[in-house]
Amino acid sequence: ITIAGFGSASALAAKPVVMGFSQVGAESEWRTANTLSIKDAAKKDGINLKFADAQQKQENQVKAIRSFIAQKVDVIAFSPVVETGWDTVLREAKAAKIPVILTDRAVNVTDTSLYVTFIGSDFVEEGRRAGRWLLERAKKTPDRTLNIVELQGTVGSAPAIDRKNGFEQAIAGNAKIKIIRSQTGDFTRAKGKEVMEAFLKSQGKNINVVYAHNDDMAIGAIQAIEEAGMKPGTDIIIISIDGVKGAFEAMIAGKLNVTVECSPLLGPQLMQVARDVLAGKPVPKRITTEEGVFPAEVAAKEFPNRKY
Ligand code: GYE
Repeated sequence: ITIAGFGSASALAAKPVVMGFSQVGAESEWRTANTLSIKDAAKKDGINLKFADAQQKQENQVKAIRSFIAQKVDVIAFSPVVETGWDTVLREAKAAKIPVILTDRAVNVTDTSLYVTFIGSDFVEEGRRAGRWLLERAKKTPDRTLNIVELQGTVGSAPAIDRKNGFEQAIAGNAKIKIIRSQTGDFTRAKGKEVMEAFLKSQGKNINVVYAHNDDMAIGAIQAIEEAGMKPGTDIIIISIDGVKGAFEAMIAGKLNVTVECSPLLGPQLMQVARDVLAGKPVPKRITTEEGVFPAEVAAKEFPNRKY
């Protein structure tokens, strides 16, 4: 789609592009890498970045976006903490003729003209990859029941909703593989640990698998399992998503079985797309990040190549 009326090329050449970016927070290793990537890319690209951290609260993001509108930035980009509740503020941006680019997480709005494009991962596919890895692993012990406890991401966020769905799709139809408990750990280590402690208290040795929607919660769960006197990675299979360095270290230590990659390095692509949009070039409505799956067996070999 082409966006008309967002400034001419000559005007752009005259002064640096101003981008307002509303970040989710600093809840995980993934997020830290994402923030760095965005700040670095803006600097390298000569884009004047106004960065706001929402501390995982939607109301803070709405405030930040309103302030970007008031400051008449050239372009607004944001990673929405949850999917719903964006219509009003995005209509305000549209009325002010400021293009909006979504990065990392999607929104659920009826009028998709409220944003130009969404750059990020396919979270449903990540969930499926996690589920398919477990199915493969389960083939080694076909008669064994696998009781899974799930640590969900932030309630109402695109990655929590999609990673849950994708995983459930992948394991569906297997009577012996089932989710026995599922609760949010809000994508943080501290909450991941806390929820896992509660799971262990109520379910104990019944738990065979942890499926965590991100590496940080898995690392928190690993601590809880160790403190309960069990061996994570052996007594309990641990599956997570992101592929941050901490996950590779846990795999090398034999405590995490697999991580499904989700790249936070979206900065360079975001700056390029922002420039294209402001230059009136057509951009795709959806830009998907390419990613892989890393089981513990390849962790030591892959570790030196990891960039986040
Ligand atoms: O997986 C998690 C972070 O939105 C993809 O947010 C992102 C998720 C990521 O806190 O670690």
